Amino acid sequence: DTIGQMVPTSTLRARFAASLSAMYGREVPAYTTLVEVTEEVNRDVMHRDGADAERLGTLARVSAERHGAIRVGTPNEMRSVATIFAAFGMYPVGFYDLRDAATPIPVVSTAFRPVDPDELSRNPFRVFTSLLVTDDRRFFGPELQERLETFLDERTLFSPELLELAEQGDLDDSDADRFVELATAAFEIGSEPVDREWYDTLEAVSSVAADIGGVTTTHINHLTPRVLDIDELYTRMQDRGIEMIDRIQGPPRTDGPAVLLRQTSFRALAEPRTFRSSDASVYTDSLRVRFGEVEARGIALTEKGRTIYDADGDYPDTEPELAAQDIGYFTYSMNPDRPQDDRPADLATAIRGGWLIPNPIVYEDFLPASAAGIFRSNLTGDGAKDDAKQGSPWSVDRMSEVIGRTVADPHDLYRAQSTASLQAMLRDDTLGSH
Ligand code: OOG
Ligand code: NI
Repeated sequence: DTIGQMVPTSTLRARFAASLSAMYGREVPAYTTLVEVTEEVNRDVMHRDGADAERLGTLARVSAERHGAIRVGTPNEMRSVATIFAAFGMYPVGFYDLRDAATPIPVVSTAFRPVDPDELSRNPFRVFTSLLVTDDRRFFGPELQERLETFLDERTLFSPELLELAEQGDLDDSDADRFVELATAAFEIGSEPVDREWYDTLEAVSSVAADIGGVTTTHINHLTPRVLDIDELYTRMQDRGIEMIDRIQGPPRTDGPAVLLRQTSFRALAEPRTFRSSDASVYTDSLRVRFGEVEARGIALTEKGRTIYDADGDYPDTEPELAAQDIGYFTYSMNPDRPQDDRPADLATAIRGGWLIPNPIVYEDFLPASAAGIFRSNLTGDGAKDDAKQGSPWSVDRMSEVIGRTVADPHDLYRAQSTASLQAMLRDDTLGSH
């Protein structure tokens, strides 16, 4: 046996994202159109804005950048997902409870993504991952819960070989190929006949519950490219005859720096699926479970910035002001054109006076309101939630317990990156002055 070179995690992740993208393009042709239009817009924005276009990520990063979304049914499945994604260098960040959204969805979610800034710049692939809350009485009565959990416990989403490769780590080239192949296949749309009566039973409660617990497989339900001008993309997609949802979600466009995340989507076409009826006959019908989405990313906002955002407030319209007022997250460098000997110790003054140059940290996470909107866009009905009944308590800690790994707080990650850059800069400064 020759010991092959080990494939770096970031390479594995990039291959996984590319492989899912190829698969999704085969399965959902409108996605291919979306990627084409995204690439056109990104090229045009580079042409129009020059270096400014790359202020929030290089074109190489942005061109390969995708997020996907999956939904699973049990804590066990969630743990397996975490094992698989960890092998791609993707770890759980953020906690989203979508049960209390305007259109309630019986799931709690996190996003698996790289956390290290260098890893993010190599490939930022992230997957929004939702877990069905089967013990929430507002959605599921005791009998339905029991039947649902039995159904879910009997299925196997991820093969032992896939999980073994994920746990093994240090994959050589041929193991890496096999791992990416199996991981991709795990998220293809299934071909097993769908039990119509069971699917309909769950759909009466929530179409997301049916999508998760009504079938024996899971699937990626959208794969989202990143675009540099989402308003332009929206218009061009409409021009191509693809009907988008009526708006772009997230903060409105301004003349100032882009903040957080703006997203828009379209419903994919109904796709043919095989069903089994209660008399065991098999027939073809269709399901509409996948769709298209595109996003533009801006500067990550601090807690203070998020409070302003949630109150529909206005932001300052320059990066230095966002930094000086601690509204956005930034790393810092010294302005080479400005002598530093008289730099004030106060950060805000040093920024405003031009001694320090803030460099934006891009928002790598999701927005609960937009996420709920994305879920809503492929619901067939409002479902039935009974608020007189008991919910079940969920928190980021319970999610960490389920996953067996701490779910990171996005703010901790952004703050740490910002602080590390300030400390490194001050250290260099001290060395340089001796
Ligand atoms: C996930 C919805 C969340 C986003 O971009 O906010 C999401 C889902 O529909 O499963 O992907
Ligand atoms: Ni999405």
